[in-house]
Amino acid sequence: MAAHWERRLPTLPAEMAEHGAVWLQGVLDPPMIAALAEAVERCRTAPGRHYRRLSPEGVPPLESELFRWADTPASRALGTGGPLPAIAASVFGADTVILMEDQWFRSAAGAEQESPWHQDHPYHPLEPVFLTVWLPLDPVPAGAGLKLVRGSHRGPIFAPVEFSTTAATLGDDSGTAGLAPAEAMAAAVRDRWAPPARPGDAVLIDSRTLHAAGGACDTLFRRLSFRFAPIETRITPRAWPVATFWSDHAHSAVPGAALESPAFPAVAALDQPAFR
Ligand SMILES: O=C(O)CCC(=O)C(=O)O
Repeated sequence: MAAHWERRLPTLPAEMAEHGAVWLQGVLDPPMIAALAEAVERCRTAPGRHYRRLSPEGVPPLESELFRWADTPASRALGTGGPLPAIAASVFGADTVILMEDQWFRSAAGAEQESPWHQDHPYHPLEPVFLTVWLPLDPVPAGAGLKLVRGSHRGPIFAPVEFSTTAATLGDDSGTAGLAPAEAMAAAVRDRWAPPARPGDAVLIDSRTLHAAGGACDTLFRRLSFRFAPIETRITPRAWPVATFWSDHAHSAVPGAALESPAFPAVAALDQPAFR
Protein backbone atom coordinates (compact mmCIF):
# COMPACT_ATOMS: atom_id res chain seq x y z
CA MET A 1 0.00 0.00 0.00
CA ALA A 2 1.23 3.48 -0.87
CA ALA A 3 2.61 5.57 1.98
CA HIS A 4 0.63 8.64 3.04
CA TRP A 5 3.06 11.01 1.32
CA GLU A 6 2.75 9.04 -1.93
CA ARG A 7 -1.02 9.43 -1.90
CA ARG A 8 -0.55 13.20 -1.64
CA LEU A 9 1.62 13.46 -4.78
CA PRO A 10 -1.30 14.36 -7.10
CA THR A 11 -2.37 17.33 -4.97
CA LEU A 12 1.13 18.78 -4.45
CA PRO A 13 1.00 21.25 -7.39
CA ALA A 14 -2.21 22.82 -6.07
CA GLU A 15 -1.00 22.83 -2.44
CA MET A 16 2.31 24.43 -3.40
CA ALA A 17 0.57 27.01 -5.58
CA GLU A 18 -1.71 27.98 -2.72
CA HIS A 19 0.65 27.92 0.28
CA GLY A 20 4.21 27.87 -1.09
CA ALA A 21 5.07 25.15 1.47
CA VAL A 22 3.88 21.63 2.30
CA TRP A 23 4.72 19.26 5.18
CA LEU A 24 4.91 15.56 4.28
CA GLN A 25 5.23 12.90 6.96
CA GLY A 26 7.17 9.65 6.86
CA VAL A 27 9.08 10.19 3.61
CA LEU A 28 12.37 8.65 4.85
CA ASP A 29 12.55 5.42 6.82
CA PRO A 30 14.85 4.92 9.85
CA PRO A 31 17.72 3.23 7.94
CA MET A 32 17.78 6.13 5.46
CA ILE A 33 17.77 8.67 8.27
CA ALA A 34 20.62 6.87 10.04
CA ALA A 35 22.69 6.62 6.83
CA LEU A 36 22.19 10.31 6.08
CA ALA A 37 23.06 11.40 9.62
CA GLU A 38 26.24 9.31 9.45
CA ALA A 39 27.01 10.88 6.06
CA VAL A 40 26.81 14.35 7.61
CA GLU A 41 29.36 13.28 10.23
CA ARG A 42 31.68 11.88 7.55
CA CYS A 43 31.43 15.02 5.41
CA ARG A 44 32.20 17.13 8.43
CA THR A 45 35.43 15.28 9.15
CA ALA A 46 36.59 15.76 5.53
CA PRO A 47 35.03 19.06 4.51
CA GLY A 48 35.08 20.20 0.90
CA ARG A 49 35.32 23.66 -0.73
CA HIS A 50 31.73 24.50 0.03
CA TYR A 51 31.96 23.93 3.78
CA ARG A 52 31.25 26.96 5.99
CA ARG A 53 31.14 27.48 9.69
CA LEU A 54 28.15 29.80 9.94
CA SER A 55 28.56 30.78 13.60
CA PRO A 56 31.41 32.76 15.19
CA GLU A 57 34.53 30.97 16.45
CA GLY A 58 34.58 29.99 20.12
CA VAL A 59 30.93 28.95 20.52
CA PRO A 60 29.17 25.64 19.74
CA PRO A 61 28.98 25.75 15.95
CA LEU A 62 26.35 25.85 13.27
CA GLU A 63 28.06 24.35 10.23
CA SER A 64 26.90 23.77 6.68
CA GLU A 65 28.17 22.38 3.41
CA LEU A 66 26.92 22.23 -0.17
CA PHE A 67 27.45 19.80 -3.04
CA ARG A 68 28.50 16.55 -1.36
CA TRP A 69 26.09 14.34 -3.30
CA ALA A 70 28.80 13.43 -5.82
CA ASP A 71 31.11 11.84 -3.24
CA THR A 72 28.60 10.80 -0.58
CA PRO A 73 26.68 7.63 -1.51
CA ALA A 74 23.73 8.24 0.83
CA SER A 75 23.24 11.79 -0.49
CA ARG A 76 23.66 10.69 -4.08
CA ALA A 77 21.03 7.98 -3.59
CA LEU A 78 18.63 10.47 -2.04
CA GLY A 79 19.13 13.08 -4.74
CA THR A 80 18.97 10.79 -7.75
CA GLY A 81 16.34 8.19 -6.87
CA GLY A 82 13.49 7.32 -4.56
CA PRO A 83 11.08 9.74 -2.92
CA LEU A 84 12.71 13.14 -3.44
CA PRO A 85 12.92 13.26 -7.26
CA ALA A 86 9.41 11.76 -7.34
CA ILE A 87 8.10 14.51 -5.06
CA ALA A 88 9.86 17.24 -7.06
CA ALA A 89 8.57 15.81 -10.34
CA SER A 90 5.03 15.82 -8.95
CA VAL A 91 5.38 19.44 -7.84
CA PHE A 92 6.60 20.46 -11.31
CA GLY A 93 4.19 18.15 -13.19
CA ALA A 94 7.15 16.50 -14.95
CA ASP A 95 8.88 13.12 -15.31
CA THR A 96 12.41 14.48 -14.97
CA VAL A 97 13.89 17.17 -12.74
CA ILE A 98 17.33 18.71 -12.18
CA LEU A 99 19.23 17.95 -8.98
CA MET A 100 20.45 21.47 -8.15
CA GLU A 101 22.24 20.99 -4.85
CA ASP A 102 22.33 19.21 -1.54
CA GLN A 103 23.18 21.04 1.67
CA TRP A 104 23.64 19.80 5.20
CA PHE A 105 23.28 21.91 8.34
CA ARG A 106 24.60 20.80 11.73
CA SER A 107 23.88 22.67 14.95
CA ALA A 108 25.98 21.29 17.80
CA ALA A 109 24.32 20.97 21.21
CA GLY A 110 24.52 24.47 22.66
CA ALA A 111 24.61 26.24 19.27
CA GLU A 112 22.59 29.41 19.06
CA GLN A 113 23.15 30.62 15.51
CA GLU A 114 20.04 30.87 13.33
CA SER A 115 19.65 30.49 9.62
CA PRO A 116 18.10 33.92 9.05
CA TRP A 117 14.79 34.66 7.39
CA HIS A 118 15.29 34.48 3.65
CA GLN A 119 13.96 33.19 0.36
CA ASP A 120 16.07 30.68 -1.59
CA HIS A 121 15.25 32.21 -4.97
CA PRO A 122 17.49 35.32 -4.97
CA TYR A 123 20.65 33.33 -4.12
CA HIS A 124 20.52 31.71 -7.56
CA PRO A 125 20.63 33.17 -11.10
CA LEU A 126 17.84 30.85 -12.19
CA GLU A 127 14.31 30.95 -13.48
CA PRO A 128 11.71 29.61 -13.06
CA VAL A 129 10.96 28.77 -9.45
CA PHE A 130 12.68 25.75 -7.89
CA LEU A 131 11.93 23.52 -4.89
CA THR A 132 13.77 22.97 -1.61
CA VAL A 133 13.07 19.78 0.34
CA TRP A 134 14.05 20.24 4.00
CA LEU A 135 14.63 17.07 6.04
CA PRO A 136 15.31 16.96 9.80
CA LEU A 137 17.57 14.02 10.70
CA ASP A 138 17.45 14.47 14.50
CA PRO A 139 14.53 15.26 16.81
CA VAL A 140 13.98 18.98 16.39
CA PRO A 141 14.95 21.04 19.48
CA ALA A 142 12.03 23.17 20.67
CA GLY A 143 11.81 26.36 18.64
CA ALA A 144 14.66 25.42 16.27
CA GLY A 145 12.64 23.85 13.48
CA LEU A 146 11.75 25.33 10.14
CA LYS A 147 9.49 28.39 10.19
CA LEU A 148 7.79 29.65 7.06
CA VAL A 149 5.49 32.40 5.89
CA ARG A 150 2.85 30.62 3.86
CA GLY A 151 1.70 32.67 0.88
CA SER A 152 4.91 34.73 0.80
CA HIS A 153 5.77 33.04 -2.53
CA ARG A 154 3.21 35.38 -4.05
CA GLY A 155 4.92 38.48 -2.64
CA PRO A 156 8.11 40.37 -3.49
CA ILE A 157 11.62 38.98 -3.80
CA PHE A 158 13.74 40.25 -0.89
CA ALA A 159 17.45 40.97 -0.83
CA PRO A 160 19.58 37.87 -0.07
CA VAL A 161 21.02 37.79 3.45
CA GLU A 162 24.52 36.57 4.40
CA PHE A 163 24.32 33.32 6.43
CA SER A 164 27.88 33.14 7.65
CA THR A 165 29.66 35.15 10.31
CA THR A 166 33.04 33.67 9.25
CA ALA A 167 33.39 33.06 5.47
CA ALA A 168 31.11 34.60 2.88
CA THR A 169 28.39 32.56 1.23
CA LEU A 170 27.31 35.46 -0.99
CA GLY A 171 29.22 36.76 -3.98
CA ASP A 172 30.52 40.25 -4.71
CA ASP A 173 29.08 43.29 -3.10
CA SER A 174 27.26 44.53 -6.19
CA GLY A 175 24.26 45.86 -4.31
CA THR A 176 20.70 44.70 -4.12
CA ALA A 177 19.11 46.92 -6.77
CA GLY A 178 15.37 46.61 -6.98
CA LEU A 179 14.99 44.39 -3.94
CA ALA A 180 13.11 45.17 -0.75
CA PRO A 181 15.38 45.57 2.29
CA ALA A 182 15.56 43.09 5.14
CA GLU A 183 13.28 45.19 7.38
CA ALA A 184 10.43 44.59 4.97
CA MET A 185 11.10 40.87 5.29
CA ALA A 186 11.06 41.07 9.08
CA ALA A 187 7.70 42.83 8.95
CA ALA A 188 6.31 39.97 6.90
CA VAL A 189 7.14 37.24 9.41
CA ARG A 190 4.38 37.90 11.94
CA ASP A 191 2.22 35.22 10.39
CA ARG A 192 4.60 32.29 10.55
CA TRP A 193 4.00 28.55 10.32
CA ALA A 194 6.24 26.01 12.11
CA PRO A 195 5.30 22.51 10.93
CA PRO A 196 6.10 20.03 13.74
CA ALA A 197 8.32 17.98 11.42
CA ARG A 198 10.10 14.93 12.82
CA PRO A 199 13.00 12.85 11.45
CA GLY A 200 11.70 11.17 8.30
CA ASP A 201 9.39 14.04 7.40
CA ALA A 202 9.98 16.49 4.56
CA VAL A 203 8.98 20.12 4.25
CA LEU A 204 8.64 21.35 0.67
CA ILE A 205 9.51 25.01 0.12
CA ASP A 206 8.80 27.09 -2.98
CA SER A 207 12.03 29.01 -3.70
CA ARG A 208 10.17 32.30 -3.09
CA THR A 209 8.73 31.35 0.31
CA LEU A 210 10.21 33.18 3.30
CA HIS A 211 11.67 30.79 5.87
CA ALA A 212 14.19 30.50 8.72
CA ALA A 213 15.49 27.68 10.94
CA GLY A 214 17.85 26.83 13.75
CA GLY A 215 18.63 29.03 16.71
CA ALA A 216 19.12 27.79 20.26
CA CYS A 217 19.63 24.00 20.21
CA ASP A 218 20.00 22.07 23.47
CA THR A 219 20.78 18.88 21.53
CA LEU A 220 22.57 18.00 18.28
CA PHE A 221 20.37 18.99 15.33
CA ARG A 222 21.29 17.85 11.82
CA ARG A 223 19.16 18.50 8.75
CA LEU A 224 19.40 18.43 4.97
CA SER A 225 18.10 20.65 2.21
CA PHE A 226 17.91 19.18 -1.28
CA ARG A 227 17.02 21.52 -4.12
CA PHE A 228 15.43 20.47 -7.39
CA ALA A 229 14.74 22.62 -10.45
CA PRO A 230 12.43 22.13 -13.41
CA ILE A 231 14.18 20.65 -16.43
CA GLU A 232 13.58 23.86 -18.46
CA THR A 233 15.51 26.03 -15.94
CA ARG A 234 17.63 28.76 -17.58
CA ILE A 235 20.41 30.99 -16.32
CA THR A 236 19.03 34.43 -15.46
CA PRO A 237 21.83 36.73 -14.23
CA ARG A 238 20.89 38.89 -11.23
CA ALA A 239 21.54 42.55 -10.42
CA TRP A 240 22.55 41.51 -6.90
CA PRO A 241 25.06 39.10 -5.30
CA VAL A 242 24.27 35.40 -5.63
CA ALA A 243 25.79 32.37 -3.85
CA THR A 244 29.58 32.33 -4.22
CA PHE A 245 29.66 28.87 -5.83
CA TRP A 246 28.01 30.15 -9.01
CA SER A 247 31.35 31.67 -10.07
CA ASP A 248 32.62 28.05 -10.44
CA HIS A 249 30.18 27.46 -13.28
CA ALA A 250 31.08 29.21 -16.55
CA HIS A 251 27.58 28.85 -17.92
CA SER A 252 26.13 30.80 -15.00
CA ALA A 253 27.23 34.02 -16.74
CA VAL A 254 25.44 33.18 -19.99
CA PRO A 255 21.88 34.51 -20.00
CA GLY A 256 19.45 31.89 -21.23
CA ALA A 257 21.91 28.97 -20.90
CA ALA A 258 20.33 25.70 -19.77
CA LEU A 259 21.08 24.81 -16.15
CA GLU A 260 21.19 21.10 -16.96
CA SER A 261 24.84 20.03 -17.18
CA PRO A 262 27.07 17.42 -15.50
CA ALA A 263 27.15 19.48 -12.28
CA PHE A 264 23.36 19.89 -12.34
CA PRO A 265 22.13 16.56 -13.70
CA ALA A 266 18.68 15.56 -14.85
CA VAL A 267 17.19 12.81 -12.72
CA ALA A 268 14.14 10.74 -13.53
CA ALA A 269 11.33 10.25 -11.07
CA LEU A 270 11.31 6.53 -10.42
CA ASP A 271 8.30 4.47 -9.41
CA GLN A 272 10.27 2.50 -6.86
CA PRO A 273 12.27 4.08 -4.06
CA ALA A 274 15.90 3.46 -5.03
CA PHE A 275 17.27 4.28 -1.59
CA ARG A 276 17.70 0.99 0.25
O1 LIG B 1 18.03 24.29 8.37
C1 LIG B 1 18.49 25.41 8.31
O2 LIG B 1 19.14 25.91 9.21
C2 LIG B 1 18.25 26.30 7.10
C3 LIG B 1 17.60 25.63 5.94
C4 LIG B 1 17.27 26.63 4.86
O3 LIG B 1 16.85 27.73 5.16
C5 LIG B 1 17.47 26.32 3.46
O4 LIG B 1 17.99 25.26 3.12
O5 LIG B 1 17.10 27.17 2.62
